[in-house]
Amino acid sequence: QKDPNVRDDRSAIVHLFEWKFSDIADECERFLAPSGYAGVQVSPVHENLVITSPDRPWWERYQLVAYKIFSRSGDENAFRDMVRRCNNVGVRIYVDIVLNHMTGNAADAHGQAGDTADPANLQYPAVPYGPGDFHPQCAIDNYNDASNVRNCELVGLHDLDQSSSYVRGKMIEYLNHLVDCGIAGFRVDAAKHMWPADLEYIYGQVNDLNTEHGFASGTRPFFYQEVIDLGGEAIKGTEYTGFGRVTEFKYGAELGNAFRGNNPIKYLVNFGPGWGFLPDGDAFVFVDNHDNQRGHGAGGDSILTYKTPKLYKMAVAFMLAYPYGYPRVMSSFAFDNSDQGPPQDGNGNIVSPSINSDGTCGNGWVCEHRWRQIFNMVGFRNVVAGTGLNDWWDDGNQQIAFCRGGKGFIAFNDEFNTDLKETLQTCLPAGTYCDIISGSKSNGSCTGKSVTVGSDGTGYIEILTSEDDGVLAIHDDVSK
Ligand code: LAG
Ligand code: CA
Repeated sequence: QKDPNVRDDRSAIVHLFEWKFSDIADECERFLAPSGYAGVQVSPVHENLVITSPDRPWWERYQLVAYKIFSRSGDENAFRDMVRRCNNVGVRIYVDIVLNHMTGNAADAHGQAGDTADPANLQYPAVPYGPGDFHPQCAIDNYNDASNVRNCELVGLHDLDQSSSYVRGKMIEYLNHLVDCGIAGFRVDAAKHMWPADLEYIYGQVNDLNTEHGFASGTRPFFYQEVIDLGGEAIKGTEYTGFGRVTEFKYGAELGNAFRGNNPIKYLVNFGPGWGFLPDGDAFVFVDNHDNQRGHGAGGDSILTYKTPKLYKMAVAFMLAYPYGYPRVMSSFAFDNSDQGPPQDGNGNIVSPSINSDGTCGNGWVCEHRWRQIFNMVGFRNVVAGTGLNDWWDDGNQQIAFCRGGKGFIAFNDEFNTDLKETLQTCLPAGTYCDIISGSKSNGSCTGKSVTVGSDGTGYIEILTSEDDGVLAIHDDVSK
């Protein structure tokens, strides 16, 4: 289904890429719940192939040896403990599931839990799967041919046959195991490479969510499916929207293009279906993901990441302020090459993020979700939930502003040389508001810029090009 099953007062999830389960549990309690995050996407939890050349790349997590919950993020006990602790503070867990394939060829193939496989002979005894459970081997080489894309191997990954009742049964068993643990939904990896009818069948056999974890009885799991559809290919995202949301890859590509200055941001006024994107209720949106932040997947050079922080924060603020799709915030580890895995110690164990006194992360973790400009905008989205977009203003080019009902106001200055100095309609009741981008309200005083709104709803807004951030946002929560 398309509903993320989140708490009513929360409205955005975060991908804690490659985090350990015990660290995620801590993060739910100490940061995500207090900041208003609705949920966490975790990296694949199954037993994956251990890859040592290159040394433990992040993408080993996308090669399966078994459906056991056992990875460098933790074992089943750690997973169950995390789900319970996060649910207890109202933060939902979504699991990245890989149903399309098992591993590529590898010598001495073994998984994180010690299970072995013989990929060249399509033998995966820990499931077990054998040659009859896979499609006949061929390479994906023609994106104009849906059968080639769905029945052949994606970058040499052995392609499972989801039309087989035995294969479906194993997948359904795995998904039900995760549901039993208390999760709220699934990110479906490589959905484009599977037949929509097979996925619809599998989803339909998954149990309702576990009521012991606070879900109302009869609640269906949330499915958001990774389908890269930038247009011009045989397979369309809309083939999958009958039974779940679909990742809208045009969103991050176009947003990056606009904030990089290649397309005036004034055109973002109808960002969504007006741009040829999926309908609001079908779309799952993000500025970058674990693939395209490092040149994998789709979107190319226009994608913004933590490496270009000023523009990145503007794009994320836009995503969280603008009413379209269900948003996911990316949280990364720092990398300089596209294979590099998460921070690890000499024994290959993932190192936990350290938390600095200013709330940011260390030990190689970027933790974009802890950047003030980002988590304060998660709070903004929660405050303005249920309102529409009104009082759009632009300068005809790279400066825009808009209101969300009478609850929130945001302005962007994406000009390189022109300051924004305007008296604009904020739609807020008269009063003095604290800009949540340049600072926060703490102990009754504002650490950033303040905006005074008059009885006519207007206020003087200033965003200088010399400032650290090109955004200003105010909202009508209790503290102003
Ligand atoms: C996805 N979406 O459809 C994931 O978001 C993406 O991260 C996965 O690819 C892909 N599907 C398969 O689950 C990643 C890397 C690939 C990597 C693959 C398997 O982007 O580069 O392939 O995971 O680990 C790697 C090598 C290939 C090799 C293959 C098989 O890079 O050169 O052919 O493994 O051995
Ligand atoms: Ca396939």
